[in-house]
Amino acid sequence: MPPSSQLVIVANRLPVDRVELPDGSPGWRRSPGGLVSALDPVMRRNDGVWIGWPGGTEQDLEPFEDDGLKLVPVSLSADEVEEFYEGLSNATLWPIYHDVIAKPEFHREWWDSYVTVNRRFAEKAVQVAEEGATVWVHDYQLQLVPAMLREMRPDLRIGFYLHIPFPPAELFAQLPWRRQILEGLLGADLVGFQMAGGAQNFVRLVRQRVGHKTHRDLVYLPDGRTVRAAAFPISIDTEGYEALAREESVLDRAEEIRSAVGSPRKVFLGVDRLDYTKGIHARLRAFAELIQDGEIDVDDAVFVQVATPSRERVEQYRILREEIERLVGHVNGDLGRIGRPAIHYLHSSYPREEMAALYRAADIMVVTPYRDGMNLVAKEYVACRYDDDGALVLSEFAGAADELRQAWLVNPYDINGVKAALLDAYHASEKDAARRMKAMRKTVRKHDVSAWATRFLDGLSDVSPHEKSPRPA
Ligand code: GDG
Repeated sequence: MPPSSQLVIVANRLPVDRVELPDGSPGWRRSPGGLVSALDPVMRRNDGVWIGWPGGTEQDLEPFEDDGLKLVPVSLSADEVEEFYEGLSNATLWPIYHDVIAKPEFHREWWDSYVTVNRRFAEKAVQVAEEGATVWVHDYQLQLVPAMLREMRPDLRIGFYLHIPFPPAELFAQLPWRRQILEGLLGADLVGFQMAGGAQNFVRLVRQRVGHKTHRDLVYLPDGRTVRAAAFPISIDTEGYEALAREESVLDRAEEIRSAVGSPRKVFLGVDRLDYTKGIHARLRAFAELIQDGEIDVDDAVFVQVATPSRERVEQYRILREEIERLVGHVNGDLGRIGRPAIHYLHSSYPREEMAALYRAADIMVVTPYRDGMNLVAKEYVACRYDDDGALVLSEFAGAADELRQAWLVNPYDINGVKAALLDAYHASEKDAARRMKAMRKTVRKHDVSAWATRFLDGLSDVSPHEKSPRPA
């Protein structure tokens, strides 16, 4: 029997990864991540259940508990991983929702698989959700789940949150299944977006393409139900990050990193999943040109780029990896000296402690996505700079730019502009940098991830005021 609950989280991934335990048996390890730390306290207070894919293609996994959290796995077959996950989610929706930076692919079999898998998630949620429960569905992989749930279980209070941008109508209209997706989302009582612009795009599309009446952030359905679409910018566990950054072992490691890269005057840092939306190529090129122009000397500065492996079986990601590695090879070959590469490039993922040490070691954090729902890396860097030092160069096209106004904001398509901002941050006075960082730190302290989760759940109980069941605590 699966567990049951008044609060059900439905996300593509479970908050754990399959690992081999010391005795060789299979076990689970908590995957670090903002969403998990945000929802962990809410899950515990409400004895919630989390439904998700554990990764891999193991079939028939039973519900289990990990460190007090109730987890219900949804299995995917190898074909479904290819069609639902790598295909429709990451080679169709991901590029369309990110300004078509890469060309989206459309395949009808992928769509069929998306529908099948969404139904499997919805059916699991139906088994687990108690009468009048709150179900919170996450992200672009599961946009049909709200309507499927609504149909099977009209008693539920349903929320949906999109972690990536919601595109303008002109781009969304390319999707052969645009109407099904809009109708899928309309199954929710509250649809949350990172930015007000995403919510507006959604409401406009619903009016144009589905023909429902709308007013501001509300959609009026023919059956009398109301759906609200609004912005809930996500954040990080600010206190947790700051505490980590203050740990002695992390500070020692930060020193070690600086000396390992040759104790230059300034360390530039980039940390991203290796994804074409993140603008890694543009920023490395801008940095290399500054060396070439004689503005920066490799004895004085170094760029550390961590590119976490991601979606490695998707064609566009393989191409990107090759492009970046070719560029790094060129730059180091042309501009580096013995023991002094211009760029330290790491294609690897690291524990949270190492991330905090990197943030502490970096004088200039460079975040230049072409489009990004929020970008948590920018906020994590700010959270770790408790001395109010360090500089953030941030793309205008990251959701985070809305809140972190005091960063050096750049248009990543404008290489000269990026170069100018990198140089300006490089030469910034301590006073200027401190003034900017102080203001940004205030923002991330106030708007942390638990404030985000609370705001969303409060918003959900306002649109869907059930009489019988209380909102989750
Ligand atoms: C999506 C949206 C939105 C990265 N490498 C390692 C590692 N990370 C962590 C970072 C950060 C997270 O992964 C990445 O979050 P981002 O927000 O930067 O980007 P996406 O992965 O694209 O996330 C995005 C987010 O959802 C939340 O709604 O902000 O716009 O695209 O926390 O620190 N963590 C560890 N090792 C690594 O090697 N431990």
